[in-house]
Amino acid sequence: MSDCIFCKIVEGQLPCNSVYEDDEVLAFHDIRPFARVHFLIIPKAHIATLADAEPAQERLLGKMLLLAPRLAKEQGLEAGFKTLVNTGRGGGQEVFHLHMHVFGGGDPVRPV
Ligand code: DGP
Repeated sequence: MSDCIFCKIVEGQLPCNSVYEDDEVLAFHDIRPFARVHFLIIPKAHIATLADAEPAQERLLGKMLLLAPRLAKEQGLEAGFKTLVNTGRGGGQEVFHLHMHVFGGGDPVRPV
């Protein structure tokens, strides 16, 4: 989608601090971290919210979920981490391109 920030990041039109990329998924550090380590895992395809995901995307969603512990460990969160998927305006979602927050470690810089 032309006006979607995360699509622009996927397309290389906006920069990001990437931690993982393959043909379906991108992960990059959040610009406003909640914690010492805070990154986002997104599908490259534009899915506006978790509520818009379809059964055909089940494998993709599973892939995102399974990437969380792997990337968290690589980012130094061996002791554990939190995940968060804000969904819709009522769920506090600001960027309408599905993303999973993965964060932890150190002192939170702002409350979750
Ligand atoms: P939310 O939609 O509320 O689940 O959170 C969106 C998150 O996306 C928020 O923590 C800040 C982050 N964010 C917004 N714009 C950018 C950006 O251009 N680059 C990066 N790296 N993160 C962004």
